[in-house]
Amino acid sequence: ISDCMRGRLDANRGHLVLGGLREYINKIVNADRILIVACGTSWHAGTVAEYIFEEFTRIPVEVEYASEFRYRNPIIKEGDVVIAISQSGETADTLAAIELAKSKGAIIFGVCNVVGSSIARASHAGSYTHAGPEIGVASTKAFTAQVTVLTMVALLVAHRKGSITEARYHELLTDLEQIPVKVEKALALNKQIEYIADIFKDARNFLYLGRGYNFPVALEGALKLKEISYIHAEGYPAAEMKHGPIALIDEEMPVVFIATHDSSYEKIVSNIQEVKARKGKVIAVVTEGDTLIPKMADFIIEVPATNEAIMPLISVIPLQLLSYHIAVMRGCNVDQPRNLAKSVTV
Ligand code: F1P
Repeated sequence: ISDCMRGRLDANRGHLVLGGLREYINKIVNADRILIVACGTSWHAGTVAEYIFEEFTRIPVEVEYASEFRYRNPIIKEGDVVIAISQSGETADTLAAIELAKSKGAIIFGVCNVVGSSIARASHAGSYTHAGPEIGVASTKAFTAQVTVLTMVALLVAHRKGSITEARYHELLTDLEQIPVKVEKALALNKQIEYIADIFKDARNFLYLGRGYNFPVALEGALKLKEISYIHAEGYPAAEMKHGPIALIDEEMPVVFIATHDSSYEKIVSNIQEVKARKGKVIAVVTEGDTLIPKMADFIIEVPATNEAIMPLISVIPLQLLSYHIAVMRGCNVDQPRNLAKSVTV
């Protein structure tokens, strides 16, 4: 994440530098809407970006699975901005979505990790995440780096547009600068998470719930568990629980809440109560110093506080570690999960 931010976040001079945006920033500032296309983990990073862009730039955003978008004759107008996100830069569905959008006059902004990759070359402009190679197949640091770059793009656009106050802009830049240290602190929770993993390693199902910025984190936590440990897991917006998944909850069901201190805190507290009332086992990721949720949850994972808009950069880490430890304990190959390819090129 430090590599991803190096040279781009120049807080001393009080501004952000993103070389890949230079010529194109006004096209994003003036866009009527932004489409985000991606697959898998990159799609989850795109969903975080949707929340950030809409909150700070007030430009409407739609996040599309590239694998659906490419086949469904979507409405694309000249001047639409399409942000394509891909770790490998080679995902066939994302590449096809780009070609389709380009053929209708859209501007493509690529967010890729691999320099010179097909998606980077097919884009009009873009930013590399510089996360370094993902050693395993499942994306982890790529997610963090994608969310970081997309946050920086959103902040730059909002600043140029005047849709964010100077004070808020600088507050968020300062918070972003502190993220690498906080990520280190989250990684230091490793032993504690290994302990929790040992308790739940034989579960057959998991539910992941979050609200607001932590909703895509719930999706990503569930995907990581599926990808590397082969346990069935569902990620859901916590507010949707009562519309269906609540029927699944019993004493056998571990429910991971991403319940850091944000504007939906009170609501997620009542979701935790609903799960406890049905004897579900609650593992809650909370902000350091939380005194309420520890009284309700079975297991607590405390992460450092930050602005809610960038909390996914921190709150995803314990979920990645949880999946990792469960997978290792189940004897799974975390680097090369069965049936998964590093880049899906067909
Ligand atoms: C997308 C993706 C990854 C996933 C796996 C298969 O790849 O779905 O998120 O972990 O590697 O491909 P990409 O377009 O981000 O390279």
